[in-house]
Amino acid sequence: MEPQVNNMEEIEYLTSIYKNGGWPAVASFLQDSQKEREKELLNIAVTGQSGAGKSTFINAIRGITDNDPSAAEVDVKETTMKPTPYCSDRFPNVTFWDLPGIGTTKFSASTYLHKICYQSYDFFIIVSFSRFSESDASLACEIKKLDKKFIFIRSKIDQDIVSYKRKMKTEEEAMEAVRSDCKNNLEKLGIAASQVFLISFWDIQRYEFTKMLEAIEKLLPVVKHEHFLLSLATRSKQVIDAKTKILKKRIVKIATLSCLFCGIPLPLASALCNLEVLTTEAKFYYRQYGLDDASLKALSVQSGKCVDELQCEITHKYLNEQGKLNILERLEEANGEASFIAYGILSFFSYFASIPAGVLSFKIVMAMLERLLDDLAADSWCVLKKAMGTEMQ
Ligand SMILES: Nc1nc2c(ncn2[C@@H]2O[C@H](COP(=O)(O)OP(=O)(O)OP(=O)(O)O)[C@@H](O)[C@H]2O)c(=O)[nH]1
Ligand SMILES: [Mg+2]
Repeated sequence: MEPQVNNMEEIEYLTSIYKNGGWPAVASFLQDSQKEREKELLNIAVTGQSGAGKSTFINAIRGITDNDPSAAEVDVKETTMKPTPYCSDRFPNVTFWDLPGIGTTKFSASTYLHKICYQSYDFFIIVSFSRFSESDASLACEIKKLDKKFIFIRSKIDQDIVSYKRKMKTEEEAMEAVRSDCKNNLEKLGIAASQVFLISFWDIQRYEFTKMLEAIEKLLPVVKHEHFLLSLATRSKQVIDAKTKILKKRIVKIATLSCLFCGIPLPLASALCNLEVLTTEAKFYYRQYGLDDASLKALSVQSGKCVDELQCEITHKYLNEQGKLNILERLEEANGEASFIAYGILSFFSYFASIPAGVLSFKIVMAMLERLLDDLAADSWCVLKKAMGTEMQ
């Protein structure tokens, strides 16, 4: 389903600012709100027993393989000895903290949480594997006592499914058995079983990964949740759609910014003089959708498909060979479509009748960015299907 975004509220809000303070007020509001957003940091603690797959999870969610030079170290023996930060390559405000395994420390869950400075994290992801253990239980209890938010991931569900298949049982039966083990144990501690998600870090987009994303949405304030989604590698249709929804919310601000400081009386020139703003934005979208060179390379390593094969799936060419937005072509297309935009922006712009050039360029830039997002989202999905093969259909 297409993500629906209503930008009317944003437009109305900017209108009220304009009415009170004119363009300077709009400009300073946009700059301040951008700065506020940039200040919002999200720190996610990944904890649980040694060997549960914490480091593997961080690599999977960043879209890199375990042998990537920037990967968290993964091994069958005890590996992570001190809290180690992994900043998202897509969105630097988000940091995943790889914490040492709890089961092997000599500390109680409470001492462990104080030693890792539990206050510095926005929420905890407790990773558990195999049978539900005492250390899983005490960790969950202590985190709850400290009034911190958390979810539970039961990892390596692929292994349970294989074991059940050996007993002629189905995937659903394996999932049900694991779920009920976690549920019984958590309910004894007064923790809702709806906070448990069965996932394989070797195949991150399958099983209950999407359900986990929905749960995280409920735990975080809106801006932090948006940061979280923008930090993820695009490895599922749900992530692509969620990103499109967030990025569409930025369009009004970017279009306003791109037209704001241009006093040039020709609409086309007005948009052109902001080529830098628009190119930077377009490059950000490429990275977000995993269509930039580094992301394609990482996906190629993960999938075994060569980069050229993946690149062939990108049918929309928005950036030219110099890495600049192909603005003339795009504006021509967008201009044709601008009149069909259903945002009701015409009423908003009746306030700016004295600057028709700015009005027109705003409408064109909005249409162009919207089209660009839809096209890149479609390309991103085609690339992912090509990389992952039939399992992504
Ligand atoms: N089959 C399967 N194996 C996994 C999964 N996640 C991790 N593993 C394997 O489990 C082993 C331990 O993974 P790590 O990510 O190093 O575990 P950890 O929790 O970081 O361990 P410590 O750093 O010692 O605390 C590695 O051999 C991983 O390849 C999974 O979802 N499925
Ligand atoms: Mg580790």
